[in-house]
Amino acid sequence: MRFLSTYQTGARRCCTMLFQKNAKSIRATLMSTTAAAEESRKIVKEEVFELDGRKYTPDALYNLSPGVRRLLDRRILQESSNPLNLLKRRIVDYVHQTYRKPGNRSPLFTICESEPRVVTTYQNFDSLLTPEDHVSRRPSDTYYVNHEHCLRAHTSAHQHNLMQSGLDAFLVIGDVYRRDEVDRTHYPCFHQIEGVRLYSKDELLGKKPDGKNVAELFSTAASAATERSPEKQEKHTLDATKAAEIQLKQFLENLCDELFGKDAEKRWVDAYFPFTHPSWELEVFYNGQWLEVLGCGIMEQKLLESAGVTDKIGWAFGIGLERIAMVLYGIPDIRLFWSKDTGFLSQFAGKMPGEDVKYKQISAHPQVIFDISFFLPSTVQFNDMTSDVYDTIRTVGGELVEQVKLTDEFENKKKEKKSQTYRIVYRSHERALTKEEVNVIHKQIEQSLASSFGVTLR
Ligand code: FA5
Ligand code: MG
Repeated sequence: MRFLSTYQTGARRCCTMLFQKNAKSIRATLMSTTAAAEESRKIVKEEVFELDGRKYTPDALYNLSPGVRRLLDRRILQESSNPLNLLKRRIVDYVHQTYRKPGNRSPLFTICESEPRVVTTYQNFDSLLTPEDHVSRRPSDTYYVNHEHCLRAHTSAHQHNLMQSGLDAFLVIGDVYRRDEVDRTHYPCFHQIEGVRLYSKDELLGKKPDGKNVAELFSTAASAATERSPEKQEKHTLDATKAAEIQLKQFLENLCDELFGKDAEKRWVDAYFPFTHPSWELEVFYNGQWLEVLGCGIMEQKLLESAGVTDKIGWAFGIGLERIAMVLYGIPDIRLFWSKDTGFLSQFAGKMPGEDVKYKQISAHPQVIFDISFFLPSTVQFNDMTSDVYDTIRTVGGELVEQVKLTDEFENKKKEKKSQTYRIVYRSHERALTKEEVNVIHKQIEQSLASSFGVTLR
């Protein structure tokens, strides 16, 4: 949540609110002419709101716009050709390979991907020690279903329950929803990976040969530092805080190196969250500016205690997946993740999580789609034909061809006939193509295939 920015950008928020007032009066005058369009944007409150197999009763606080309802229905993180899915798999694979349980037999971190997206206000705010009057609780910032339930605004909403259920190391992955600003890097629905790791005294601080620990996790009245300071919480020793900070920053820096390479510029910035202290944000330099990609910190001991954990201390982080994917794949605008344009999705389909993919700007003009089907000469194998077809289409169609896909292939053994169908997506970067002009090029491709490779068009 904007736990840092909400405190720092009072001026901007005031401006935004003023601007919204203005916008409202303008809208009022437009109302009569655009009544139909407005109708489709109206908040529709049903008797029962159902999501992820659970039912809720909306009340006066309900503020889910039709736009956000549509976002809830599309699970882009589960779509295998979405870059966010590719990135998620890459991070999970890396964490599973790198962090193992003692004996190396199984992964250390449990992956939690199917937590319900409607959470209680206790989960989203109170369990995380968010102050009663904190701006993030306002209906202008959060999507409420009713007074007790909202759409999770961050994956941190699941920390308390998962620790309570006994997990010491876990990743929570999912879509989160905020009534946030709208620009190239902010969107009302985005995706986070939460990481939590709890340590016992032995795990964090090790043991001396005599079996004793070099330091303690918790400060006692006997040891002097039982006050909260910028460096640590009242209950923690400075040693334990520093040890956990090193573990946390190492985890995140290694992950960043794995994703962006060791040369990428990054920096730590002090931050504030109600549920961690001390806290930091990590920024990566991209497109001429510093981009905040994650927030993290040493977990508030009170949060652990309320979840029944009394003898451990821990760290937590929350990564914004879109921000990382934008840097990693060179995606310039957050809205592109929601594109259904095959010109976008085809660039990520079938890729392996570790593969280097750089996004190539797609054209804003419409696609024109044509299929080509033919029988192969009897002596030619399917595979050989495919590369020749791709080459020919590129040569004849040039820059107007955006994608080519083999969509069907079959062999009629009796008649000794092999057939293939390809789908060609034409699109220009400069202008909208007409069907007629594309048809001319398409015919040339067909002729070229027939004369050069002896295929029989169907
Ligand atoms: C949080 O959400 C905290 N829950 C993170 C955290 C977890 C801190 C655990 C400490 C311990 P924040 O609001 O800064 O913090 O969001 C985390 C990341 O999500 C940001 O760094 C950014 O990468 C991404 N993010 C935030 N808002 C948006 C948005 N509207 N659109 C896209 N990405 C966003
Ligand atoms: Mg932040």
